[in-house]
Amino acid sequence: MRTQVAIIGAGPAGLLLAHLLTRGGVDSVVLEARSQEYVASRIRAGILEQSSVDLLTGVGLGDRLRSEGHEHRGIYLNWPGERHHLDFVDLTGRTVWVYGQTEVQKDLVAAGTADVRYEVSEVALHDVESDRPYVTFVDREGNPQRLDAEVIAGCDGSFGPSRNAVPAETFERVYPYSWLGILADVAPSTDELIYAWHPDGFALHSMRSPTVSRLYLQVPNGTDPASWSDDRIWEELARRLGHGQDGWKLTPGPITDKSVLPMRSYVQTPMRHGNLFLAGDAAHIVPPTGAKGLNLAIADVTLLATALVERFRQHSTVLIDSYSDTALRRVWRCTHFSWWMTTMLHTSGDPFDAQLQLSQLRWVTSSSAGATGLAENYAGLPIGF
Ligand code: RFL
Ligand code: PHB
Repeated sequence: MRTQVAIIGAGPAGLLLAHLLTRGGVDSVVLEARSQEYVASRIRAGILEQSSVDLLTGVGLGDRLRSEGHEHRGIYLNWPGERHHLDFVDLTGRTVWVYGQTEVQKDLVAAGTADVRYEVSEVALHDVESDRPYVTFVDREGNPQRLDAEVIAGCDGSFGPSRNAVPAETFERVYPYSWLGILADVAPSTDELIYAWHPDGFALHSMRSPTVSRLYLQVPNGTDPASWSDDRIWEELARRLGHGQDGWKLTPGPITDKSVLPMRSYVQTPMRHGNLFLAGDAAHIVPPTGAKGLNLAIADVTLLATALVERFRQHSTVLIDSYSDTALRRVWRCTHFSWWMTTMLHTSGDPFDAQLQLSQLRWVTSSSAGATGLAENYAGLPIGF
């Protein structure tokens, strides 16, 4: 089998890259370890930045997003006794959208622009430094296969084989806490997301639709989700999110999913080795506090697709040669922002840290310079920043 770009991984990065390449007249084949149903139902990110929405809309993927997604002007920051709204529109002229990663994934599949081979195994990359790299794998029927390409795009997340094929410098921070996340069949108790600092730990009230809420609690690493009963989760969320404060109430409902998410920051540089290019979680991981993971994946593949179309159609390597450096500027900005949001909002048990966090929250909510800095990063810098 032969193609121009072999893409490993059919998450949002891999499928969007295939979509953009098809639109640019470049052929690709996507190899995915899991089934189409499994990939489409993984519950993950929920917030799209303005630039992600603009990009998806501009490439024919915005119809359902604009009819079923929900545009938010900003977020609330809460700590005991205080709730403040940051209005991103007033501060930066930009908004964010609530639209689940599962929905983005469905829209990409429905577009039908990617040639995806699902349920492949033993994916291995070969000769990535040469002009004739190739990938070997075993197809769903159990037959060994070889995919010859001119370029390989590693979009296989943090556990795939691509990142190990790049001799790289790695930067990592593991946080001493995790998130217990729930999905619940209940209308959100808030119009926009609430990020809450609390001496007993961070909490977040997010949502997926007018009838489905998504909420998170800071828990110790290694927590077993089964050790948290539904009642205990709702009680803790209510306390940390400020139930009763100025008459606000958290309405509980049936929990349909419960999981624990460890948190880390990770960056691998460079994002290229020969004719292998990394994009999305294959190259970097951010803790979810800044809602950046999915948006960074979208930004990476937007740059990479433009560069690959230029390489194949105009036979110029200018953009492809600058891809890693250009992508890493945004990666490091989002890595800093996600680390900053995480360390401002999660409690460590140290009273000195707690006072610094509260001071920073007061500054961010009372100074227009502080508020604008948060808003600019949260609502997202333009792609190409
Ligand atoms: P993905 O979505 O992980 O997709 C990678 C794809 O590669 C496939 N794969 C392989 N295919 C072939 N051969 C192999 N050997 C392979 N190994 C792996 C995988 O099956 C998968 O389909 O990466 P991508 O496309 O870069 O997209 C990035 C986003 O998914 C990610 O940044 C966010 O979802 C991060 N994230 C969250 N971000 C948020 O902003 N809010 C969240 O609530 C949130 N929850 C999450 C998350 C990431 C999670 N992971 C990766 C563990 C929850 C989880 C569980
Ligand atoms: C989510 O809705 O899953 C979500 C929203 C904002 C975050 C993280 C996760 O910062």
